[in-house]
Amino acid sequence: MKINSVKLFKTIYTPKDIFPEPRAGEFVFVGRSNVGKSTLLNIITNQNIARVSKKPGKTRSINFYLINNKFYFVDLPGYGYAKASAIEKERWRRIIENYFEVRSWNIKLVFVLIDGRHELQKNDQLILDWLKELELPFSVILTKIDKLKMSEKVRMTRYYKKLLGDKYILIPYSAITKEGVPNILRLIEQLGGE
Ligand SMILES: Nc1nc2c(ncn2[C@@H]2O[C@H](COP(=O)(O)OP(=O)(O)O)[C@@H](O)[C@H]2O)c(=O)[nH]1
Ligand SMILES: [Mg+2]
Repeated sequence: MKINSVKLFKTIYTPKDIFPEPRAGEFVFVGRSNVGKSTLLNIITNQNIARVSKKPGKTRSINFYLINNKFYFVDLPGYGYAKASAIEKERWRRIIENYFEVRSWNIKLVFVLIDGRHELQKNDQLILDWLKELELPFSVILTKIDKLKMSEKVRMTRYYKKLLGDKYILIPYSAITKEGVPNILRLIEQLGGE
């Protein structure tokens, strides 16, 4: 798949904001703050569309990027920032839950980004539970895999494969080595993002 054009098409701030017209479906990116979501979006679009920050928890909106004038990449707000207040956490939960409930019919695939250095955290579990409950197709991207020694990489990959079962694809990925990037692009292409 080649991404020829990327446009920030619509930003959603509250559950009252209207989602954009469906077009040819959408691919969703979700994960904890600092997991590497912006970096990944920049790599696969080959553009600096999403801000890469060392300070987590900056994005509080849902961004719809129109790709090739055909389908969307949806960038959901990062979660699990330790210093976020209870109100902020609740706000995050409502924004994301509302999005999945209202919009699931137009979703082709959800990419759940999880830091490959750590075992599953509570908020990741919450997302996986929602997605299963809504019967949404998802794949897990294990990020920052370059930071692991080979033996740790094997162990974490096994751990996540076992946790996910056969139904869901697991993609070990690194922004540094670009491992996993072709697999991600191929999945998008196979599901009709052209
Ligand atoms: N080593 C390594 N660092 C990464 C990788 N992906 C992202 N980072 C770094 O992790 C930090 C957070 O990345 P960012 O994309 O802003 O995360 P976001 O909060 O999920 O959007 C930045 O300093 C990135 O350079 C990766 O695959 N490997
Ligand atoms: Mg980000």
